[in-house]
Amino acid sequence: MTDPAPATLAPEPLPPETPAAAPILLAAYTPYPFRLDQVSLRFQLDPEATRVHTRLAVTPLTPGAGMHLDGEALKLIALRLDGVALSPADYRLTETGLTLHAAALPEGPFVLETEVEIAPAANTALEGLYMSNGMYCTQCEAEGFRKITYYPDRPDVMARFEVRIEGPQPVLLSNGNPTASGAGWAEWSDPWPKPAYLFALVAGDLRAYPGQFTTASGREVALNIWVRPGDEPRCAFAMGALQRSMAWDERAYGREYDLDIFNIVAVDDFNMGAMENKGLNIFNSKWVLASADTATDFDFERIEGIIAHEYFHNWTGNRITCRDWFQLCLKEGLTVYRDQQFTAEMRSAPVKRIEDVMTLRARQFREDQGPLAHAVRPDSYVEINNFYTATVYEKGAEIIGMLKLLVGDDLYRKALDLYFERHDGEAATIEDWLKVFEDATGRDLAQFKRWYTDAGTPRLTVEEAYEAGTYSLTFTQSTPPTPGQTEKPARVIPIAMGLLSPNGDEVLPTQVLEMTEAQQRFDFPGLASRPIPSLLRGFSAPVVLERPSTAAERAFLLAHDTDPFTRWEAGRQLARSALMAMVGGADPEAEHLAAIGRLLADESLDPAFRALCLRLPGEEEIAQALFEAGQTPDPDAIHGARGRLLRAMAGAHEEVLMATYTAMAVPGDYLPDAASAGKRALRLAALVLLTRLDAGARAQKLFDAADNMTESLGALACLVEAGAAETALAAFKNRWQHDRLVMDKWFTVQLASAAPYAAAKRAEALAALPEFDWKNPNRFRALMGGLSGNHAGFHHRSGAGYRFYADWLIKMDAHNPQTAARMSTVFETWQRYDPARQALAQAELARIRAVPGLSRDMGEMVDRLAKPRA
Ligand code: B3K
Ligand code: ZN
Repeated sequence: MTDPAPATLAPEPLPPETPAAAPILLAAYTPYPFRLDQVSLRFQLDPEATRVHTRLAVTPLTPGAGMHLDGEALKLIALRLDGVALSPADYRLTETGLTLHAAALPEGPFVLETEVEIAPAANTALEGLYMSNGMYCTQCEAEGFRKITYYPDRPDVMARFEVRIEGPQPVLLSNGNPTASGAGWAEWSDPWPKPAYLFALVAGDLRAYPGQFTTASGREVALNIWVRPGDEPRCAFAMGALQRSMAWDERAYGREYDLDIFNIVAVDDFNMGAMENKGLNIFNSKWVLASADTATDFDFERIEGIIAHEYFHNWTGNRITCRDWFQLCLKEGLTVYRDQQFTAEMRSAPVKRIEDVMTLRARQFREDQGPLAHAVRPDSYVEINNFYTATVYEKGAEIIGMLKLLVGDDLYRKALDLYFERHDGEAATIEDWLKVFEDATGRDLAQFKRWYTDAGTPRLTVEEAYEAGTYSLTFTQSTPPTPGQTEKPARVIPIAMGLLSPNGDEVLPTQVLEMTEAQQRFDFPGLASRPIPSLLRGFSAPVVLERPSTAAERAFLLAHDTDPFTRWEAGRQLARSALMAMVGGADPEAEHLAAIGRLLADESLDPAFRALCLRLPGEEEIAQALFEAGQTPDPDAIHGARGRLLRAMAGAHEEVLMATYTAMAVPGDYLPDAASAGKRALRLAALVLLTRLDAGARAQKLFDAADNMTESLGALACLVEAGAAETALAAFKNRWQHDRLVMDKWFTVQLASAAPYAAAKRAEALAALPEFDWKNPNRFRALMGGLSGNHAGFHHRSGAGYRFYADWLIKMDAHNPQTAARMSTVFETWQRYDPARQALAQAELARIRAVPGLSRDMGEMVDRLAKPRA
């Protein structure tokens, strides 16, 4: 690590910056002028010098066009056209590719052969072909294939691949079906045309955890989860999740699997969660391996969801892919939506919806609020890897949910059937997607399309009136400007709502209002008394609803609303406004404390739901809400207020919390099912409060006795919060030091709850440990994420949090730009805070920007981050 720089407001003069790279524009799209009829690849594996032989059968589509092949960091060994070596006059070779001049190309079909050399062991960016623990693996999305061979590395070029792998590794895997193998080689053939980003290769000493699935039409599919020797016992849950996903996609969408084999490989060094390569999904081992003693309930739920997500891509992403990377939400939004539906069915639908909305607000609303705001379908980018964002994924999924709500379940299914029928084997666009819905439903979706093209979170304000038995709601929508977009015309907003009578009965069951104007009134006649509205049920649109309300009305909705989402939301708002007032010095809100008491005592409610209601909004959420309300959030004041409220809640309900804590103990062996997980969640939510009263005594007992990671880690987090964790942290480390995934949790937990003034110091101390293998993205994210998850610690007025982060982003960028750029989003909120903090954050951004040789990834991020709010 570099020496910490002094926290001066004006950065010192710096060396010349790396110039900003030119953006790619959606408007500049042109089709590729060649078709690839067949692709044959032959790999001769070697850590320092892997040879890749590529044979492309090509048909020209546009007379007179030259042929551009992308290629980066490749050593060109041979280049032949129809068997004849090309001369340097026939092509141009640059840092980014190979262009064959039109004059060198025949008019009709031809065969192009290349041979290149690459060095997987030196590939620290983990993109292309690289090595992890001695095993070869690939990551090609978005543009990694060009680091493997010269190729038109763009998603609209789809081709059939045949692959031959030669190497001494016992397991040699690629996409499609295995066709032949012998000692030291294996051949694979993928019958389905695919873009290069779905290519995958794995070679290593791996063990299979096998499974099997019979499709609805009777096709037998062999399933395997490939892991390092010794990890097989941790695969059972993921295998079950895969089988459930396959069955669900048949049932819910009529989609069957289409190969004889489906392989999943767990990899320790991976830039993201997982990747949907055709027939060969590659996973971060964190999202595959699970056992009761090493994985938490949250991990189990995520593993099931991610296995499903990658599997569902087989149809939404692979069989139908994206024309260009601007259309990324076409596959990601839809696939996230599908995995959310799946999890809702496998576990609890209300709980899943609430969790998804919390994630959306924490990540996507936050993104929309800052300098990185962009449309779900952006129209320009510098580095596409920077656009795998909450907006593309989570808001992309919300858009699908809104479409479904507007057209209804039956027409949604009809539109999806048409989508699969019409676009199978194609690279499609958002226009294609919307056209399918228009054709299937007869609706005009021109206005709806704004959800894809316009950035920003719409605000919805409401005015109410009640006169002569008619209640009316007048909604006004407006969307704040975002970078590059100042005008935001009105959107279609589906508002699901219901009405309750003052005695708690539902007088109007859920209906969906379709708002299309900037301001619109809806009347509800025939009511005997003024009703209490329940608005945005199920969170029917990703908007901020601003409706002034009283604590009493919120408590009423928390007690009586029939929609679980709005019910939870009422409780959340109650807690949020209580906290916001406390930041300004107010006392705890009596109405809120009383409502918590009623909720705790209500045993008719699902424990998971009660846990969600009991958990206070995080400090980051309060900062976001204060900024939204036009105030400057003070991290220390927020931290203090939250602590006081937790104590007040605990003090007011100690007895029932103790009873809940005891009652929610789950007897018998650990099972990761939703019901047991819900009980543990409630138990831990009670423990968080009780820890405020007993200084960690109960948490220590649980930590000592826990037989599962959920409770062990939950108790440890409480101990850290109480400042009483040193013994437990040492014991935890002692027990788990051999286990990478568990040790990641050890790094995170002690930072996430560390005292604000100590967080950055603690991070520095942890970063100095030999266990801090920073080149491993999981370990890097564990430490950095732990610090940034500590709101008051990261934003500490000393600037130590910002400085620590910037130091490490600079260091990581030189090694692995994708992971560094991803983590830089921690700075996206700097404009919320006071001028002194702003200056500190800006100075760090400027320091990063000035690093010579900064990656394109990080350069784009820092340029966008540094821009003042639109
Ligand atoms: N499609 C991949 C993400 C690729 C990210 C590239 N930077 C995983 C997924 O969304 O399923
Ligand atoms: Zn995806």
